[in-house]
Amino acid sequence: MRETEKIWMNGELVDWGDAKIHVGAHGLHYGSGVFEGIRCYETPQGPAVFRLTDHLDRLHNSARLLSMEIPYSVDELRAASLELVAVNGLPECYLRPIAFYGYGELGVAAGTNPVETVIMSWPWGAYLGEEGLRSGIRAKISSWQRIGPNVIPHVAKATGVYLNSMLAVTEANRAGYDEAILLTAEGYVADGSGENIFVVKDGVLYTPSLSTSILPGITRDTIIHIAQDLGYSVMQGNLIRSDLYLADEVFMTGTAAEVTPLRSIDAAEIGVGPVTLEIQQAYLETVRGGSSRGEDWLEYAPAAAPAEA
Ligand code: PPE
Repeated sequence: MRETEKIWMNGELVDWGDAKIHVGAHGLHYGSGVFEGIRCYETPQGPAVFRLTDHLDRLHNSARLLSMEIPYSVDELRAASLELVAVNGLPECYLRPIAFYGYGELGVAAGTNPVETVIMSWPWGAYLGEEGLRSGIRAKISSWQRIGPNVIPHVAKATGVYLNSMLAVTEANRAGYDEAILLTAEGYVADGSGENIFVVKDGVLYTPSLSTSILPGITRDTIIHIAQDLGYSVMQGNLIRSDLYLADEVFMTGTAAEVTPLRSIDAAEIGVGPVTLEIQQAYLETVRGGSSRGEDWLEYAPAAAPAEA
């Protein structure tokens, strides 16, 4: 990870190396945190954070599902994120807000532990590689099931949930694949370890519905808008693994992964197709302010302060 100058921590900008917590922090022991992944892109009008408010709303919703009170409002976190982008002076970066139960009592119930709130930002290139964006990646259906709605609320982007993703992606990588696809206990397609999934069949797009143990992806929502704008129908419902194997095209979406084609799933060769590439291009134009579509999704950072003489 490439270090940047400052990290926003509980209301203050601290030096990267000073953003530390105690080893007794509750979040470390029990995975009791919520987080976000957000991208800031360079646009003709300067750096813009894509759908920042939507991400911060999701952060607050994730916290509510854990009965955690984040001591900063969405507006305050929005201002903090934009300030951090400006002080670190990067035209493009990834932003990682995280709120977790900190040091206090140790025990599973987190009632009295303070909530620590942090925002990091650093440059993060193509999540599944530049080559993956162009030529597609190879995915494997995981032997690990996606956590169900009565296991941990999958709607919450909670830190502990990611053990499920970690197991799946580790298994896939060890078997020589780039990414994992998780199915629900009922056998429906859920999502990747860090991405939502779309299938293209006979010119129509299909994606698992929000009740299928998926994270309600903001990129997923963006892609539904863009695809409809381009004239495609998008159906949300239950998909099974054979829908993946028989698809004309399959792609994954996520803040980090953007729009990444899947060139194969298990032994099924799928290949990278024109619909995926059209949607990928439209997405990358939209996030970089190159399209009139979704202009209010771009939230601009203030100009960086001039360096002191
Ligand atoms: N499903 C999962 C499980 C998921 O983690 C993400 C985001 C998505 C779907 C797509 O959500 P959205 O970013 O709102 O479109 N995964 C984050 C990366 C996790 C990681 O640290 O690695 C991300 O894309 O930022």
